[in-house]
Amino acid sequence: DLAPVKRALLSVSDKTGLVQLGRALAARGVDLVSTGGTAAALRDAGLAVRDVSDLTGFPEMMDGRVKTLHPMVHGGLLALRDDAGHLGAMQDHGIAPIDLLVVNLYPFEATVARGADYAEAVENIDIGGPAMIRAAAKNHGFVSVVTDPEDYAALLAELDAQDGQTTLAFRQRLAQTAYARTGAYDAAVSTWMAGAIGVETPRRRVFAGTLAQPLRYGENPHQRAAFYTDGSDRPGVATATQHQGKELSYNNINDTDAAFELVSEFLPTDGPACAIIKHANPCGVARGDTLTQAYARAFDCDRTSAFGGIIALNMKLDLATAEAISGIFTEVVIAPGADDAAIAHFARKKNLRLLTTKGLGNPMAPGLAFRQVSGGMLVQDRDNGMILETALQVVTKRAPDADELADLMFAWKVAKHVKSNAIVYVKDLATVGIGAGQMSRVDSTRIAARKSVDMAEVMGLPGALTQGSVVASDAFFPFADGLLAAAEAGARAIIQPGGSVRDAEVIAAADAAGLAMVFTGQRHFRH
Ligand code: 93A
Repeated sequence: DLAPVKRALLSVSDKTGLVQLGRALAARGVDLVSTGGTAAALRDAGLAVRDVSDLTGFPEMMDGRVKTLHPMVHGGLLALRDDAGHLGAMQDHGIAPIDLLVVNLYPFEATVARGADYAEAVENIDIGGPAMIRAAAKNHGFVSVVTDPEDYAALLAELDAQDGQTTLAFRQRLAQTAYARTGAYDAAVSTWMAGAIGVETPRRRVFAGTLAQPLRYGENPHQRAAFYTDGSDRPGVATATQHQGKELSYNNINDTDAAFELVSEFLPTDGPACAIIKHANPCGVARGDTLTQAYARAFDCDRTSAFGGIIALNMKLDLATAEAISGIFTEVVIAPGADDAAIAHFARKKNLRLLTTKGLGNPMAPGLAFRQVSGGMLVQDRDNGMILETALQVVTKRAPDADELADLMFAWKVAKHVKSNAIVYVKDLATVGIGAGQMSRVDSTRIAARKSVDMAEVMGLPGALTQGSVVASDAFFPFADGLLAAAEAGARAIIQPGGSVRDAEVIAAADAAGLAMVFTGQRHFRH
């Protein structure tokens, strides 16, 4: 099952580690063949390398579109070394075997990501590279194919361990990686193209990811799991730096994402904000004059649930806030940066994971969201809807005052991140009651209010925290009962999409209770 490596073809756009690899291969007696730029880089380093054009007898032509697409290359990659007919064909046509292929592709994804125009994107679709990769991977019985500079070290280690050869198991792993790479590459091309030509529902869609981290288990210990990234550099849990603590779990990653997406709704230019998440739902969100105060106010919404929570901040973590957070057990803290003193403080807390991101997320960024169902996949735009204060429609006799309006907007942003049916009570830019994931809206309204009574008791305050609050509902109230339950809990103003057949009834009930109510015209279901 061993295959000797006598001749290698190298053709790489990303020249990282190329010279070291070329040198190491040459030192092991491997002949090098390369395409133009790769050959030049190797030659510059003083290595002997043969040009592909010398091998094929054709110059690289058509702006490089045709350089390796030739039987001298593909015959050398595809020939079965133990088949008399294949060996005869090689002999007849003077084709020499290629035992190792090192290719990385034109940087299509990066080209598109930096906003290249259509023509430039098209020119960066690599054809010859994937053709060679697929050929070499098919012939993994004899050929090794490396598609990522990160695998160079493993290749050299294998050659050393196997006396200049590779084992079948090693080549199989390389081939599997290679096909994933060409698959991901075409996925990126087709996804880009759907957007570029404006096809909203392409008949076929492919998705690809790169393993970021195998996970110990999934949502539950009997479920296997892994974390894959999609290659975008959007700030968030996938691209964050973890400073300390054990590996994130599946649930940690999911909750950290929810926390960071939510806190990203709150611009740092408007002041500090903090979100605490449990089971993908917020259990407290608040602004404050300082980050420490924002945390304390978020914590006060539901001190019980906040235990073991995940905290997201919209500003650089400072020492005082780190110290405040250390008051109870917290799983993860994610923020767009952290002071050295804060990092040092957390370093002593082994069970806490600190993640820092490069900036906040953009709630209005376009993108797709996927959900698997039995036998298929649901695809939709991510919920990047955002309502401006000026777009609100006042539907009651009483209009909200300025303070109520600020709280209504705050509540609406939080409600977008609460599982439906979502009800969010807010007072002075802090949540004071959150009802999530109930099958009936009136239940969410009552649960949030009841929790706020419990919390007032914990804090030794009379009554409920919802007294004098405002309420957001992620979708319309189908009946007046939910609205009346909110009024009973002490709410004075309501924000909701509107659009129920019973809107008139609901508005009349609001007027009768002296409430101010605004319609957004936009719904934020989240399941
Ligand atoms: O334009 S191509 O699709 N046509 C080819 O025949 C071909 N062969 C290799 N691009 C082709 N390549 C790609 O060129 C490789 O995948 C690699 O990314 C790049 C290396 O070019 P150079 O060695 O000139 O830097």
